[in-house]
Amino acid sequence: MRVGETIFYIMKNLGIRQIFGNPGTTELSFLRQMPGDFTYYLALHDGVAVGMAEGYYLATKKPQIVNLHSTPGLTNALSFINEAYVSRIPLIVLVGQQYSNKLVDEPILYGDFIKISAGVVKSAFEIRSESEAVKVFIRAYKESITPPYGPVLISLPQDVAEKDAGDQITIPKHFVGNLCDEATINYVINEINSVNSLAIVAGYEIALFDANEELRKLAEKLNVPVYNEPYMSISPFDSTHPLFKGSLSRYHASDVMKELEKYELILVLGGWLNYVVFPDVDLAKLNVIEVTYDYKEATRRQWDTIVCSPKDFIIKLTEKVNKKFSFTSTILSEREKDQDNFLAEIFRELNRYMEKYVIFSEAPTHRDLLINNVKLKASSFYNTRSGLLGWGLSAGVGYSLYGNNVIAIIGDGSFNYSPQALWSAVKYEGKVKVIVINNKGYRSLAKRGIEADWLSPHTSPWKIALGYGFEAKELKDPKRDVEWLMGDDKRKLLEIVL
Ligand SMILES: Cc1ncc(C[n+]2csc(CCOP(=O)(O)OP(=O)(O)O)c2C)c(N)n1
Repeated sequence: MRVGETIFYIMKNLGIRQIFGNPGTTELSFLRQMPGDFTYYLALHDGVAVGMAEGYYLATKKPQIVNLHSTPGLTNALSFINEAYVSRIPLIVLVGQQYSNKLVDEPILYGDFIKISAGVVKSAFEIRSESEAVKVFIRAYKESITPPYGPVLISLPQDVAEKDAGDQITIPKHFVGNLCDEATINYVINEINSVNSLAIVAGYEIALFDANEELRKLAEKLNVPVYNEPYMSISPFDSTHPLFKGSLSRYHASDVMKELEKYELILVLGGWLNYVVFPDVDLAKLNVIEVTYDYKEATRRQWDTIVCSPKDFIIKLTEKVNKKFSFTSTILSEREKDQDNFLAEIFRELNRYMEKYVIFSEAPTHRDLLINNVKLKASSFYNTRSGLLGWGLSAGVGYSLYGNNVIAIIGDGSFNYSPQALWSAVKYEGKVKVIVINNKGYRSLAKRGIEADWLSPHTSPWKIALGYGFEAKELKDPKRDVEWLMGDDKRKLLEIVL
């Protein structure tokens, strides 16, 4: 088998039958070898291809492959690869390289991909000869799925893709442990038993490692409030649950401090407490125990940290802990009292449909209004973790390609970073609804004291959508138009101009 065929063979054995990309000359020798039962998902922007692969991962929990076009494609996609790096999404980023014997001449398209990608991938390798192909691919795969998960880059010279890699391919299994040991659980139980108040802060790892139900049981057994981590990228907890206390502020650490200093102990489970835009105070003053699968996150923190599977930790703690705190919960209707405006009503209207849908959100000004008014189940809300605009629509489309129903709720500014994703949704029949909230520019920036023309780009996203073959219109009658959007299974975009 040739190197390309070998790579597809390994992918198939690992259960991967699709590839995301935007090709160029340097990838064609590899892509010519793609078997007929693979799907190539074309994106009209290299970053969107990566974003779609990330969304597909979130839907399937299986690592995904992206194929990028040498230096132009890779550099175009770096911000999305960084998103995967920050949000711990396992990807193999396969980049077409110039002929292996001409790299020294640096022809057009050539690049030092290992240098270019440094800082946004876990590791990067170049397949220098056919004999390395299998080893490199297996190594990249293993690295991507060893916690903390993340993207790994492979550079594949276009001539090497066509060389004979032999027929002896063995694909090893890779098991990763990280169960939590008893002494650690006992330590935490002692700490819990010595305090009078406790709060849980839950993060994205709860969803990544399917621990939503286990978290609910622990919270109920302890009877303690549960907060979303400040920069919530995946909803970890049902927002209608009486123990749910809402999201911590993603802006000021001082607001996080104000909320959490009421508690004698804070248990951070699979999330990042100090991941805020303005780190104005040091949260290390709080009494925190943090549990994470991610040793890198743990080593940065100045409080107690435990590196093991958060799911295993939660299960074992729930079994052994015997304390019930006195905490009076708040029901949802009380929390949403002061949210009466036009947009809040539209968001609440969506509740009729949320059984079937997940939300990909990227509307900075309206994020909190959305979270406070839509009843979010665990793992039903997704948002960029790195702060990258353009991710929500791309990842939402990728998530829908696995057959899921998605509502993307996107600001007009954010929409313009990746409208091309709509083309892929149409082409591959993703079940996507889009709501664009058009406040005529970058409101979340302008409201911080700069009312400048360059923060107010006016565009008409619904007209752009039409150009990609996506049914779209501007909202005129709130009730009727939300019904138009949500009342059937068709792909549609509704633009709400404020
Ligand atoms: C790739 C990228 N470029 C720039 C920014 C900075 N940024 C943050 S919010 C924002 C404005 C987004 O506009 P819109 O989606 O309409 O939301 P609004 O601010 O109006 O709520 C910008 C440009 C970013 N987060 N990501």
